[in-house]
Amino acid sequence: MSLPLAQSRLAAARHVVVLTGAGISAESGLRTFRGSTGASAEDLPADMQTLWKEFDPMRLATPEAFDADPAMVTRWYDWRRRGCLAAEPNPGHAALAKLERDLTARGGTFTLLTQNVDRLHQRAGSVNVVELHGTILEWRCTRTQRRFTPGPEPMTEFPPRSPFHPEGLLRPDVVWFGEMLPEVALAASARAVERCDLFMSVGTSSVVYPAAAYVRAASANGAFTIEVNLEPTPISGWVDAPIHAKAGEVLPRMVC
Ligand code: BV8
Repeated sequence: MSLPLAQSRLAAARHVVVLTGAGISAESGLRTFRGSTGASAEDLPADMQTLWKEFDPMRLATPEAFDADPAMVTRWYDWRRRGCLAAEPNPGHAALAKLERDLTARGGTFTLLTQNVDRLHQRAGSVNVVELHGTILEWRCTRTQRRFTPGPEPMTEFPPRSPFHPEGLLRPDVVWFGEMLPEVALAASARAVERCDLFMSVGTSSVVYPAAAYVRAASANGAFTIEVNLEPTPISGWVDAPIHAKAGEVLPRMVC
């Protein structure tokens, strides 16, 4: 029932905002933070099965964890970083890039708000991407805040020393729990949510704020709301079109 409705509303929309979370990258082989991915752990490469079980992202994605054990946290992030570089965008990422092209071609606007740090949206061709939680592919000096792009090879020292300051370390340029989101990202999100006539939430458990609040704000402004997620979330009960399926399977059918 929801899919035909979502398809017709997408075709008629003029200002679309899509919020994505870890679930849209699950079919690219990247682990989510919570919930199931529809894949069994055995599908993962051996090192991902072991390392992931040892590390709790909710505990590690914090400034406190980095201050307490920068070597362990940067080792985990370097391992995740290389996983992101090795992953490929999937049909879900490609469908959102096509949606952006189609909307722009008909004079509409498209804004992709992503909580993901893997840059698979950009590699799939999405252009207007707002990285709410930064990116794991860039790192920055803890003293000067200057950015540094590590190469594809594994880092060799943990924690990595900064090339910009004798006492600086390099940390991933992501937003940890307890840290403010980038001002530019917050401002771009507010503008897009204010203006949109359709808001689609894809592959997110809708529990991390302030990103999880955007769908409610869009709805309050009169936008039609769609959720594409493998399993129910706190927003499934009230969005206009809840669709519980794999993003990589259903998004291409929605934007054909
Ligand atoms: C902040 C980067 C000011 C690092 C991450 C109210 C207002 C403001 C803040 C708060 C608030 N209440 C609490 C807070 C604090 C906190 C917060 O929200 N805590 C939660 C846990 C309650 N927020 C913050 O700290 C934010 N900072 O607001 O600063 C402030 C600070 C303190 C107090 C007040 C104000 C910063 C949040 C950003 C944290 N950084 N990541 C890194 O990546 O390592 S968050 C992390 O979770 C990732 O970015 C991830 O993307 C994000 C959200 O998770 P999801 O993307 O939703 O992923 P998840 O695994 O949870 O779900 C995946 C879903 O996909 C599942 O439902 C699954 O079923 C589905 N799925 C799986 N496979 C598929 C699929 N769906 C479709 N297809 C598939 N194939």
